[in-house]
Amino acid sequence: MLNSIFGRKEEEDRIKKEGRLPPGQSLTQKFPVLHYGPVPPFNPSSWDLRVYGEVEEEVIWSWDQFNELPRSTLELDIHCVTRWSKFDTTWEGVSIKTLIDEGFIKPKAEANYIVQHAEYGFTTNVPLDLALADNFLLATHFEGEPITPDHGYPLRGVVGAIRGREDLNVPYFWKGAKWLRGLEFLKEDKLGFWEQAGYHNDAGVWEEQRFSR
Ligand SMILES: Nc1nc2c(c(=O)[nH]1)N[C@H]1C(S)=C(S)[C@@H](COP(=O)(O)O)O[C@H]1N2
Ligand SMILES: [Mo]
Repeated sequence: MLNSIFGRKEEEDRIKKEGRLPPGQSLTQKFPVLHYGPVPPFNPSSWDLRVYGEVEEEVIWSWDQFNELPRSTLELDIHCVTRWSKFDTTWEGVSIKTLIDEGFIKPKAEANYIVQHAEYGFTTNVPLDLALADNFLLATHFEGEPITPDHGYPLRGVVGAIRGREDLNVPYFWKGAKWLRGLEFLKEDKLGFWEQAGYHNDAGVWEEQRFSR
C-alpha cells in the first residue's frame, strides 16, 4: 500500500496539497484507539439494535436480522478531535438514509435529531440531516474485514469527509458511536457524552469546533 511505501510526512504533504488536511490536524498511518471505558463483549444471540423515539413504529433488529438489511460502502477521511486524521478509509455497513428510503425506518415529521446509544451508556448526538448525509454510515466492516473489538465490533457509526464533496458537513470522528445498540429519534437536541463534557456540539472539522468554551 501507498502508506507503507511513503513516509508519514510525504503522505501528509500530498494530502495537504490536495486540500484535505483540516486545520490543526496531522496525518497518521496508524489507527489510534480512543474511547472512554472498557471494550464490551459481543454476544450475537442477545445483541440487538433498537430504533425508537420519534418514529412511526419502533424497530428492534437481532444480529441476524440486521445482517439482512441493504448494505453500502463508503470511503472516508476521518478526523479525531485529538488531532489525528486518517485518509482513504473504507467502511461497509448500513446507511440510515437507505433504511428510511426503503421503509425500514419511518421517522415522524417532527424528528430533527438522532442520538446514537452505545454499550455502557455512551451516547453522541447529531442533527438528523447529518445522519442522513452521504458521509455517515452504520459500519460493520473496515477495509473489508469485520471491525475489530477495540474499534467498535460489531457495529459503529462512522462519519468523515468524502474526497471532492466539499458540500458536506464534516464533524470530528467522535460523532460516530462504537458498539452501537440504539438509534433514538428526537424533536429536540440532547447532548451526548463528549458533548456534555465540554466538546463542541456541532464539532465541525473545517471550522475547528473542538470545544464549546
Ligand atoms: N462507545 C463509544 N464510542 C466512541 C467513543 C467512546 O468513548 N465510546 N469515543 C469516540 C471518539 S472520541 C473517537 S475519536 C472515536 C475513535 O474511534 P477509534 O477508536 O476507532 O479510532 O470513537 C468515538 N466513539
Ligand atoms: Mo475523539
